[in-house]
Amino acid sequence: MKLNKSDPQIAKLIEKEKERQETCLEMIPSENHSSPAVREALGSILTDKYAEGYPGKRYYAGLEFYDKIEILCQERAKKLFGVPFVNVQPYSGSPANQAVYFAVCQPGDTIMGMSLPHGGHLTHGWKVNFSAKFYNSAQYGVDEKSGLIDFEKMEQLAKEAKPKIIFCGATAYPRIFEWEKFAKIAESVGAYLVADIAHIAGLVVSGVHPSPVSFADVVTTTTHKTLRGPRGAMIMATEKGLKKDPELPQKINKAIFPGLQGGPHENNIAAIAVCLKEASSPSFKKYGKQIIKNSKALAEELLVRGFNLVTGGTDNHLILIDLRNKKISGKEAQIRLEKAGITVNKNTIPFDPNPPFEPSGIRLGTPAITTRGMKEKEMKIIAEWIDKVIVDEKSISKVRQEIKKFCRKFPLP
Ligand code: DSN
Repeated sequence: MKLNKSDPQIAKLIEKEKERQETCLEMIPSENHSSPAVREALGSILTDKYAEGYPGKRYYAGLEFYDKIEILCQERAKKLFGVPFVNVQPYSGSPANQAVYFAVCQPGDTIMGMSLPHGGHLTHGWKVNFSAKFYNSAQYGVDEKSGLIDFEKMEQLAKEAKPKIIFCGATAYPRIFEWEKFAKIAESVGAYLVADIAHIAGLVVSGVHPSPVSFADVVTTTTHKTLRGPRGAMIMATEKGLKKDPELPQKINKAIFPGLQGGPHENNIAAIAVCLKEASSPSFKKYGKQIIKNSKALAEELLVRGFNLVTGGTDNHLILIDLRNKKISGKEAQIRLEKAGITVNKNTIPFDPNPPFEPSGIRLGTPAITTRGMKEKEMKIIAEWIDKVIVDEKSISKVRQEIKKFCRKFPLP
């Protein structure tokens, strides 16, 4: 039976959310609009079975086709990223990172990552997360003046702390990651280097951000951000990582199952396989390039309107605005923009004098609006709307009407 007959309440809410997405600009940089093909695989009968274990070595029967799907997903990931090993079973980014710690560390070991308020992720050792509760976490950050990663301080900290593992990659860092600098520091202290490319995986495979594969030992990523797949994650081991530790694949596999997870979500894995095929196409390369062009165009237009951008601009898909000169909090800006139909995150800025729930900044990005076909010309219009709404609350309803009309020209995939 169709959903609208069997459960009209849920069907209606999904329809409402579709309408919201169609008439709003999704500018949270970790979000995107997946393709109908990805969603078809995700909503398929593959959701019905358990498949604990790995292809060829399962604890459940009836998995002939599940095995083929998971192997295909692995092969596509290995080819696309240029790695010899991948595990495609993590439910999402946090369990993927957790599995990496499980694979190579013991509770109480020292680990190192970028602090959350400086743009890192919770799982990179932030104090309220398992990564700081079960491990001894040393946190590096950015330079207060430039907003760029302070490698000098980071190196000093690594030498003192001697971490077993160093995480690099971030959720709110608008610049290129200089992988070789991280690698040099990790090598100097004998740490595993893990590049978490969740935000930028789609940029890496489209060649608009350097790949960490020759520098890191392990690479983790989610699959639903710039990569434009379903929610999910992957853990990859590189040639370099295998040279350092030939047991890495077994350690990672064991950490995911049975260490951390039970049955993998094979409908998700099939949808990841579909997204990896899409991400291998020439049109995806064009998409990645356009994300950056849009981001840079939007940053320029915001700068012209007196916005203060952390690091002064962007090299990737996201922009972090310090709103203090606009006399509005990140929270209030998020609320106003949402009312107008622009969805962004309130976000802490490095060295934020304000608390995380009332931070001084907003984080916004271009992956989803680029998927809808918007280009540099549209970024100018969007910057104007952002400016209007932030400067004058009374402009919200007019901007809302304009955005609704504008969105009709850019249908969801
Ligand atoms: N929650 C993600 C983000 O929004 O950046 C990070 O995992």
